[in-house]
Amino acid sequence: MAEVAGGTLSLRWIVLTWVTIYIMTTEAVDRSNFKTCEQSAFCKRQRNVKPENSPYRALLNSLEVTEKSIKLQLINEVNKVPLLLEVYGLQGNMTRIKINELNPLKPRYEVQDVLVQDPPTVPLTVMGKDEGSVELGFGNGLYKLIITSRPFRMDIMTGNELLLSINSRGLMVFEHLRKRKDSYTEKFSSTVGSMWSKIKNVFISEEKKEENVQSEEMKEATKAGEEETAQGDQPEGKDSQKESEEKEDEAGMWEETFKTHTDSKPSGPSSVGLDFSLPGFEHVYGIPEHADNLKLKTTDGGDPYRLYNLDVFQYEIFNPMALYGAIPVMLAHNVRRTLGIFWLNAAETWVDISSNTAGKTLFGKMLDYMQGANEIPQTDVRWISESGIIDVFVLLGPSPFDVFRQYTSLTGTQALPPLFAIAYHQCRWNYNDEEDVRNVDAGFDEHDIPYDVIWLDIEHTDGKRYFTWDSNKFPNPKDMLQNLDSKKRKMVSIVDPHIKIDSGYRIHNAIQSRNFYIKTKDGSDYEGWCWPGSAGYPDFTNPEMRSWWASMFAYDQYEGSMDNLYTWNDMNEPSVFNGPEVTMHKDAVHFGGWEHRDVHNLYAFYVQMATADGQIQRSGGTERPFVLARGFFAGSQRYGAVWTGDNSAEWDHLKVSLPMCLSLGLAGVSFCGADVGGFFKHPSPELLVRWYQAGAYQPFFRAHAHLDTPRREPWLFGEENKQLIRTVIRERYTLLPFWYTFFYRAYRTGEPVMRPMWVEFPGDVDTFSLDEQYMLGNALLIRPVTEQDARGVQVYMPGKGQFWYDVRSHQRYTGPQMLYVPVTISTIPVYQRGGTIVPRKERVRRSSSCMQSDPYTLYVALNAQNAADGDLFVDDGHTFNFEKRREYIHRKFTFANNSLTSRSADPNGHYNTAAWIERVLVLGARRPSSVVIKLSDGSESSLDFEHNAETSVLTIRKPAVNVGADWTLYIR
Ligand code: NBV
Repeated sequence: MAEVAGGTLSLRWIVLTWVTIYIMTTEAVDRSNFKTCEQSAFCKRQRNVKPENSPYRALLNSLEVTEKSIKLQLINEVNKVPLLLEVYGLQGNMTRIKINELNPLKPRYEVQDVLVQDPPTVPLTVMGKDEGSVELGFGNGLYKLIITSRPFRMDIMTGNELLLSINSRGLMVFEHLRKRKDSYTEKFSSTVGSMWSKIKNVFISEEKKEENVQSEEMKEATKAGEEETAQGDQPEGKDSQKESEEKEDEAGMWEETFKTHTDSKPSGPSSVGLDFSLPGFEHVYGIPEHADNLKLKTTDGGDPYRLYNLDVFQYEIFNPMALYGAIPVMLAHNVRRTLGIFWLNAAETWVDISSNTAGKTLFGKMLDYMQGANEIPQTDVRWISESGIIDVFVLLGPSPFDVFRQYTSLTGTQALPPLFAIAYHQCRWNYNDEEDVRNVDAGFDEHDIPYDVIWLDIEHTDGKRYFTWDSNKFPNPKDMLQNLDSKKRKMVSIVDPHIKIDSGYRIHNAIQSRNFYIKTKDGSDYEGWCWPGSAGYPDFTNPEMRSWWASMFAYDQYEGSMDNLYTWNDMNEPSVFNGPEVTMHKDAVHFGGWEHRDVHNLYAFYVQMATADGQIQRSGGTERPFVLARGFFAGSQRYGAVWTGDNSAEWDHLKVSLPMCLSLGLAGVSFCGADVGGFFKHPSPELLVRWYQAGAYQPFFRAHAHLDTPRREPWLFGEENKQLIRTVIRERYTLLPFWYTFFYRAYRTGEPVMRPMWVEFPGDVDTFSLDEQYMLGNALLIRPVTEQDARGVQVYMPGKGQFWYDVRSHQRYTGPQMLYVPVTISTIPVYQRGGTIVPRKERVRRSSSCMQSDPYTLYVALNAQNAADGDLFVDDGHTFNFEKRREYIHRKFTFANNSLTSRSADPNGHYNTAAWIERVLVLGARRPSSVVIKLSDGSESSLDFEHNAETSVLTIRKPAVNVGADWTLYIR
């Protein structure tokens, strides 16, 4: 819609936009905008199936063992639709289970581009078989998978221990694709058996028939079914199934209306559902994104957790409603092991959780035990997706770190962020113009507060046309960027995926002419309402579209951009203001003819992928990208950071930011943060200070605020609050070497940077439900104060005989204990775990890049055995040279036998830096008589030191060795 069309029209756009903003700023979440399971036809249908004998049967005679997998046919004994089960043994203690229709009317969607490779398989061996079951072995005989024929179920065991059962509650439902009947009068005049024959004869292509030949047993089963049906001898579950098929139209199988939107469902019902039982597990985690506790709750009597990328305005916390991102991976943990379930499906998904111990108090459980009730605790989960196939990976651990390695071997690890990206970011909607940017930037220098990145929200563009600048407010973007660059600072500009439909906008014209927009069901370009008014949505599922989009980040395409300009992808769920549930119509059509329904949860992933690729390409492949996205899916960790969206300046929102990021970390996404200060509303100074104190210890650290809130730069809240904020931002900068090292480890092994306590203390049940405290890496315990007017907080210090050192006072505590810590507004309870070494840089400058060659201080916290270790990763902080040319240093520091050594943790890496070690602090040390450093050339020199008898801190001055060198410090 061209604005030239007349003043009235532009006025209309402005008014509408402001009305939208107004509505979006004055009300709390309107739950009625979003579906409950009851209101989502497939969820309701699936959930109505109650535990009973499953109608599915595994046809064991169809068993086929190939090099990579075993294949087996399943049949639904009610409708006779044949399915194909494939089981893979995967390297690294995983198994993959795929179930699809043997002969679907048309292909069903299988998720693309999320797995980093075809997962390497290990042979599955048939260990035994009888008429009722088949036993498969994998993982060097460590695991067995037993497939039971009737009813169909699978059990995974190790030794005699049952780890996980599939379809043991009989909740599997695989809705086969079918042809719509114009009139449903003849509906059940024929038997379900002959219905199958019709489908078989009429709709299966010749080609398909050849491909998926029905097994002899299947033919038998079909025949038997026909006879059974004819005799009226219904297998169990048949009545309800038949009933539900009779209710086809009512049940929203072929059309579904929600509020004013009708989903045309051209393919009819296609949902899939499966249940998993986890004996011995009481704790399950993951499936972000929900604003909820870390330990997932049971969903009986309420809605299941929903995974459907949505722009939920003013979201409510502590509930299972869907949010911006969706990662279908769940972890189960008990004192002996950790397991993972990765449900690879990009359609709308719901997850039900129930447990036989839910609601039982500790006393109740004890009573059960004493009375010999002896019921093994068990968690049951049920996954339901609207379309696609069943494709599930069981990650067998057994440790939490094994599960992280397993999951990220499938979907990739966290991209190593450029160093600046883990420093502090200053954002608001909006920094108004170049002068505003200049002043805010100068304010940080004036108040001596470090920061790395200033952000520009949607108002910086020419009428919400991304890749452009408002020429009045930002006439000289390059000058602005150069000014920032002179201080080694960066800028991020927003580039949303909705594109203004305007024939004067070159981006729109290019997308339209290349036919890159998503289509409506009728084949025209899909149009939705978003910030620019009427907007098209580029089809990011199309690889050609993605490479075109990437090319738009070239310096000569994105005018006014420079190499210190990075990108923010907002609204990528995608958000469509006038669409169903504020997103896209499910019957919209993507590349390859797939419905939006099939790929919805993947859209955001692709947007971030294409944007990150664009940044890489503009630098000729040398520079690491930084892209922040709001929507995400499994694998998004490969492309950058995510944040928890539009939170509010409320204490509970601060509180929930911890479990939200912890859950993301468990699901592979380490680079997570929440808007510091809260997006909506205006925080009290106390809340703002506490939020900075918490945010400084979360991976992505950015202050952000809504357009309508008063300004919030750190110096606007009085001298005392400014100092408090300044202190904690500076603390963040001192810890950057530690953060960076753990990001490197996340990149290498998939381990989360910010991790739940139980990940580090997997055998301590008291850590399993902790939301308020967590670990950074293996070394720092963080318990931010998230309560108003707090006078004190409880900190749980786990580990028998484990030392914990207060990082400020260096006072030592011994675990396990629940410590009451009195707090003032300046307190941030942070403890270094005995046995660890934390590298810091203590000369804070105005940005992280300014500190690149600065010296390090090592904090060695001794454990009860007077030992400690830790590592440090160093590279140039911004290029791919660490990968391509192995230009990095990875050091391993070890303290044992009263000496501290520095050795290479990885001899493959080499990097020249001037950075050196300026100080070593040993916490929990006795007074030595001398400290001597010995270098690799054999030379020795004694060092100055100081010992504080009260705190037991030994400070060793100026080892003055290059950070890349080998050396040993002898403390005698
Ligand atoms: O682009 C404006 C905002 C942005 O500041 C925020 O961070 C996003 O989550 N955006 C959402 C759109 C509108 C919010 C009401």
